[in-house]
Amino acid sequence: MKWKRAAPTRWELGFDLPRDAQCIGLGEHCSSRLNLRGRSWTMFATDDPNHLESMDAMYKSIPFLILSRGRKSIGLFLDSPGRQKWNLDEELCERGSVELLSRRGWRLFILGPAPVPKLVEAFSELTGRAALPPLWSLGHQQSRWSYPNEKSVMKIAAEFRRRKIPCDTIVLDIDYMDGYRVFTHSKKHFPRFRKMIGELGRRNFRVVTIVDPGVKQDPKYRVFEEGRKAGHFCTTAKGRLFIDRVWPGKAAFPDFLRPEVRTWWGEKHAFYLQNGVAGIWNDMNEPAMFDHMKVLPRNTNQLPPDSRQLFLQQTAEGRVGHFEVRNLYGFSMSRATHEGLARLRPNQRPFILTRSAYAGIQRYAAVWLGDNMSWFEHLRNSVPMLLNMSLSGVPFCGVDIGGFGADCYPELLLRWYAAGIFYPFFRNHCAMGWRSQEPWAFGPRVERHCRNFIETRYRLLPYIQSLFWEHHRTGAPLMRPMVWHFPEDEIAARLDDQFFFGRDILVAPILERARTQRNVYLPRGVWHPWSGGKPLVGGKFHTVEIGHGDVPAFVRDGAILPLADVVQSTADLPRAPVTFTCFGSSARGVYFEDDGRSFDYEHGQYNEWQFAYQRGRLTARALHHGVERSGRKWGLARSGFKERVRYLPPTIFSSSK
Ligand code: MIG
Repeated sequence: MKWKRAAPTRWELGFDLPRDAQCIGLGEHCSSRLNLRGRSWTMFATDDPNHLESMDAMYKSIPFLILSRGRKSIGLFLDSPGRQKWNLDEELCERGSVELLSRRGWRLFILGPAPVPKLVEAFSELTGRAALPPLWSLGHQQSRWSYPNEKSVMKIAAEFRRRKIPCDTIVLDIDYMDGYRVFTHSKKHFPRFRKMIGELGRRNFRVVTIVDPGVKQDPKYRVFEEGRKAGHFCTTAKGRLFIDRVWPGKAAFPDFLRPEVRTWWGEKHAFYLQNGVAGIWNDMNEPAMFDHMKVLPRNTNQLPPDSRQLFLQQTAEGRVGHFEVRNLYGFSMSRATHEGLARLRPNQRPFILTRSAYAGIQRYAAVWLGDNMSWFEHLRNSVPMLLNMSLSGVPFCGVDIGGFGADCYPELLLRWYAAGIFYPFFRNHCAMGWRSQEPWAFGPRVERHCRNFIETRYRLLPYIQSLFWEHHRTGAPLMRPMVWHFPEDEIAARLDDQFFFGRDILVAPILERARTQRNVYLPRGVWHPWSGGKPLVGGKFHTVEIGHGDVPAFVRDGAILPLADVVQSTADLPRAPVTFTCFGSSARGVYFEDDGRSFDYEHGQYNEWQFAYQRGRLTARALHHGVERSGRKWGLARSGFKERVRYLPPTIFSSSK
């Protein structure tokens, strides 16, 4: 590793990139491949809605790259919130380099050599891990820009219950506000805001509201006046309030780098909590601005003077130009929100979703990858992009199911749900002006399949909770590339259209239109198709049929999956029977349970069980026993399959309430 200060505001770092090293991780980049090698990638928070192959900077910046080479992989973490451009051997000469635009210092962490899981473990020790999310946030979330009024929201909620399609959350996009003023609601379109949320609550729906950073410049608006008087907004080098246009028109932008601003912003969320809102969605926090869609030309290789960096921000070392720290804006906003909710609602797990982020965001928020389109291409991209996000320390991630822009259509929605039930963050969202894409939008046949997929997600929730628990302890993400579990398998290492969801489920979705078959590489071992049928022997490719209603997954022989009975919302999950499903003649599995709401698990209030299945018997051993079990009975299992390739009808051991 070599570095130099090439100009007063430019650092250059260079490193060898051995021919056999794949470049994975590095946060968020628009790519149909997991391996980011052969291109350069800019990290500078940008709201670019054109997710095309030629795009570069996106919303998030996570400068952690893994040079993946089996057991001898290396991790590089260049800690600086300035603009970074990583050239991953664009010139094909086995060299990588980073150009960092900053006057300030930076830190480089080199991890390894070690297998990929070890690197992610170490990186997540440096930058932090996600706490357990509230259970409700792992259920199905339905969103739309925008459900325009109370009536439409109540209608959507009623449809879910009437059609028995599980759902936990309705998301309110910007139109719930009064003229796009954050911390308000529209008296015209949502006159009974609190009542409405209460009514939804009685039907087991939670409400998430969007909160953007831009505060409308309006002397009659309390939040603006408060912020202005207290000096909480960013100011120009000349000391004037910085104003740009966003949804509310002219707006000011809080300087979230300052602790007192974060405290103020956090406290403002009392408005939402008093109205019964359960979680907060931070959007536009790059920050996106209508008058400055692109804030720095791509080919600039020096920072402009502070006076031409839009505004200044306060750091521990004094005021600096915004561009020096831009990549921390969204991170700090979500931090303020998270800390605010944690203070206002002690011992309740906050749920925050953010678009912009920096390394370590997992401590404060889940992420989605912004404005994708209703294209199969973007369904395809979601797999490598979410895997790279996962490797970058962020386990709780997803993309808009059905696609955000453009009209979704039946086949795309089906295939997107089939893959999406394995996104840790599971939300259907659609932009203004495009065709509705709720699970029932395309008629009864599509609805039936979507219901089946969403039900499968709900059945998987105990497994998903166990995976978040695993992340909390080891940093392991839920979505894992093939190399995670098979570091020695060179074929597996090259695949990015299939992935592991936890250790025991291999997901191989259909990612193209007009296909009902695909090739799946099953690594060594025996694999049980989710939709039944003969177990398949691994170590080779299989051509498999995946019908429109099939869950595109394979379970590892030797696994025990805890699967819940279907519920319509996670509010009913604690009472739902769990069936421990054993795959193979001898199997193991773990099961984690706690209240799904509080931080009491940090004080030992949880149970963790290890299950073993052998010679027809299931045994459970408590690895940790911290709470009394409430109501639910289990301890019983079903053996799906036995012996290598021989298919046997399932043996039901029992499963009851
Ligand atoms: O300029 O709030 O990515 O999910 O629906 C668009 C409206 C602003 C962008 C987000 C999208 C959201 C939309 N927002």
